[in-house]
Amino acid sequence: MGLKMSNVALKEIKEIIFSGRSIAVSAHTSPDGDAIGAACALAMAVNGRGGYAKVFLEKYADVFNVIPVNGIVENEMGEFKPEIYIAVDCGDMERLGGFKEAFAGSKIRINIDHHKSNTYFGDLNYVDTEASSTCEIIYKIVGDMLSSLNNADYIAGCIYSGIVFDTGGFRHTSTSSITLAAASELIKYKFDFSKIYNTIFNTRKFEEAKALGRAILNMEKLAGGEIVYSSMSQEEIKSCGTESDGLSEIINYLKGISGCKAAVFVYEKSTGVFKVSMRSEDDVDVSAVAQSFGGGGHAKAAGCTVEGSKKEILDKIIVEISKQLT
Ligand SMILES: [Mn+2]
Repeated sequence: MGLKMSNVALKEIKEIIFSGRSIAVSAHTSPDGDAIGAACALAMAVNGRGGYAKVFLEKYADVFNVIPVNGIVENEMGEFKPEIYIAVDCGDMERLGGFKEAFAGSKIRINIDHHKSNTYFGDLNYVDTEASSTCEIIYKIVGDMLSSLNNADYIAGCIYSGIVFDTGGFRHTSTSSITLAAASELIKYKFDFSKIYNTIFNTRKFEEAKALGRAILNMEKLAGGEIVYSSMSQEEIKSCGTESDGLSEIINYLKGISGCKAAVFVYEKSTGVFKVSMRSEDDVDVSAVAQSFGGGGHAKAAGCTVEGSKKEILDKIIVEISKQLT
């Protein structure tokens, strides 16, 4: 089946997901709150209705252990051969990382996502770029059946976690009345929404705080402060005692500098390989910048991985951003 840049009806996706076929659900590498919440909520809803679904994710950051996944997450597929493979919160097939081949080899491949850069890589696609989160789409699929499921508290907690994570706690402009209506229904179920919020947004490891401090020390500005950027080498990351998953907070901090219209954070993932994260305001579409370097994301939050020297990469990225600022 060739790539078709169009969605099937949600009803059709729903019929297939709840048709009794065995299902695997995976999300993108380095799973975040939305990826974890969406994958687990969907699989738990299938199981709650007497179906058979498993979730396969890469190991994820400790803060996300607050998401009530009820033990459903596995890291390896073993011999499991699902009839349906569902990718959630994944812009393209590559982002499935180690689960890509199993996905590609499945009979029915479903792609449910909200990334602007989505490549419609499934046999059945449902991509809603207006949705705040993939979890908001999952709510559209399972919301009306929640009250009849005996694992509804877990499902609601997972969906809520993903919405809260991707909206930055209902702060980002992706938050809509649909988002809040979903949250309003979800919060009727039993899960610790206060703990979820505080764990995801207000806690950090000692080593992560040190890395944030280092990144702030390395901060530079350009274009009268409209561009703020920073970088960290492998040695600097190691000297703080953390790894790449401890750096996720940094880019938002850079974006928070007053007057900043575009923030860039570059860190060395492995020798000569750099991960670039970008955040912006209306004037700058960083997903276009990321795409020109083989990455992707949203207009105001995007990233890419680039090989080369740090200085060279930063220069090229900043040139691209500057073009949009003039
Ligand atoms: Mn998402």
